[in-house]
Amino acid sequence: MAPSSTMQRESAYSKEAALINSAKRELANGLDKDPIYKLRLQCLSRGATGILGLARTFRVMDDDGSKSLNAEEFKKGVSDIGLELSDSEIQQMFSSFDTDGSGTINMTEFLVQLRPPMNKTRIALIEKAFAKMDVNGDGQITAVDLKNVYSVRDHPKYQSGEMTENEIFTSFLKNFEAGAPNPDGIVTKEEFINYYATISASIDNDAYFDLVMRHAYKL
Ligand SMILES: [Ca+2]
Ligand SMILES: [Ca+2]
Ligand SMILES: [Ca+2]
Repeated sequence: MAPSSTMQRESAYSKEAALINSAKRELANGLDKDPIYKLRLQCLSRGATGILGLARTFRVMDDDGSKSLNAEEFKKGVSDIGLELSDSEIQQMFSSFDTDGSGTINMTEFLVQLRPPMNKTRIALIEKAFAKMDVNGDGQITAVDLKNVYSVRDHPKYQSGEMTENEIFTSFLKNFEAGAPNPDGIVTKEEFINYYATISASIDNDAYFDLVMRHAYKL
């Protein structure tokens, strides 16, 4: 039942070193890149390739553990990462991260900006998979959506009585919340897209990404 097959994971890991190297090369070459692009490359070149790595970067930057970054934490974090930017560049970058204008950057806002970029075709495919998983159409994937679609009868922990159907679904859904401070088994569309951004980054070929998604979700 898990769409993230072992095959996809292995391919993600084997591509990681290549991704780090190409980020380093790009950093060495380009001086005129946009600051967010540079920050993404800088994170990549330090090995924070996946959403989990970026989430770790966020937590390191969050000095007071408030689960959000204020302007000061952001400024310090960006310079700790090794990016030299002017105050106005930092300010500009802070505003583009802070999409809801709250004056702080939360984890989702951070990941949306820094996740590996995807073309429209890939995003459309991921949204299609999300819509299929969100059976009751309430905009999030929960155990309720999975109930009539997947069977847990063959799950060893269900058979042994160790886990209920609900627990199995919830622990499965937590995989998609990589980086969320308190994974709760409720998967939002943004979380789902973030999750697939990592897998997408490890697959160069659009046709292959298409195949992987269609196969996993029977689209
Ligand atoms: Ca903070
Ligand atoms: Ca905000
Ligand atoms: Ca739902």
